[in-house]
Amino acid sequence: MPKQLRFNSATIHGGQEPDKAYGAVMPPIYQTSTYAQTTPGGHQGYEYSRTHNPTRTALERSMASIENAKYGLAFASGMAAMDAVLKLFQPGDEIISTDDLYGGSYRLMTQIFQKYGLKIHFVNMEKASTVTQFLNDKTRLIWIETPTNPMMKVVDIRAVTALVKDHKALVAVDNTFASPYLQQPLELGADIVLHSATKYLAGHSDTVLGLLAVNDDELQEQLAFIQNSSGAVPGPMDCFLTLRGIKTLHLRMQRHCENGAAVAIYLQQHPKIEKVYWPGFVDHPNHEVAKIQMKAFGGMLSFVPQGGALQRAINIVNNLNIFTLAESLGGVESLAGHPASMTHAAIPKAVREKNGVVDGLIRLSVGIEDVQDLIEDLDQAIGV
Ligand code: P1T
Repeated sequence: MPKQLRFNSATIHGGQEPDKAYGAVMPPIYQTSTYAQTTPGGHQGYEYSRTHNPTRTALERSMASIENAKYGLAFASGMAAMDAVLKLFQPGDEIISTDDLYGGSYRLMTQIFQKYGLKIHFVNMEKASTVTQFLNDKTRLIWIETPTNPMMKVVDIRAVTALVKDHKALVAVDNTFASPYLQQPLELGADIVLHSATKYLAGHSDTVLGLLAVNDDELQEQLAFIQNSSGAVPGPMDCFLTLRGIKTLHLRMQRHCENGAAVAIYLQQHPKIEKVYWPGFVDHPNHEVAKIQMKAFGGMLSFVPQGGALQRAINIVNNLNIFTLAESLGGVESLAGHPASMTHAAIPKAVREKNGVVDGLIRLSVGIEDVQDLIEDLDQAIGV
């Protein structure tokens, strides 16, 4: 197998080889907690499944391959992966994070890690230079979500990494909304990539899992130490499902992007819709950055109906038939969410609203169904 596969081959073959025992083409689900040793220390590289498991290794190698990274690390969830990253730091260290981000990420930083002495600045990074106002000799991490959840803000990863290159700070990018099909942050200078693999990577709304990708040997060692010590690892079945999902990532993403664009344009032209947030519009504040940094604009978008009232948004999501009202995103089926009461309820109302997450905001994860059915579903729900 050539070392450097193109993306659409890496999703299928990257880091994979037929299983050594019987040549199984898919990595077997090694449903075992432990491994026989012939004598103390006499094992075949696997001692205990919190530390390593062959199905997990296959997934970690796949992750590394599709993010063009040296290493992948798998965790029990996207939040567990973020938790491991934040455990790299000491009390007194400072983090600069995008202001708009997944509510659970905000909660982890403010309600767990602030308690252990990390200081977090939430900053609008649409203008990369804003980061410099918060940089100091205690800054250890820049946390970038791009596109952001749910306001679809875009951050120029290359510009931010250039700004911090003379500081002792790492740059981590939560690449969940884009997926590696659209955007590869390590290539743009980031040190760590995070995925809630629960979303596009697994792609079928049937598993919860987190992944990290890194290039630096020492960083990998530190993260693997935390992974093993804290123990928030995924089981082999979830690793298998994620591996299976990744094999069709490129095909699914193509359709997510096509359908996302069609739905965004439909909503933008609708007289009863006030505002649509999607990086593919030429008047999106960082459309030009998105055009360079991303291969296409993805299947996520948010919108506010005319008047922006809470009840109006609730009526729309309640009337949808094909879009399912649910948390999460990135699966083959279309989902609608109400961030203020669902995914971003952990963020205080004033903070939320400052970022644009108003009570009338609806978020869509546009799936890979026939787009005409999706548009007709929205049409009838908005028309009610
Ligand atoms: O759910 P989990 O696998 O732990 O991933 C957390 C996470 C991390 N980063 C981003 C950008 C996310 O969107 C999420 C999870 N988000 C949802 C469940 C949601 O509906 O927005």
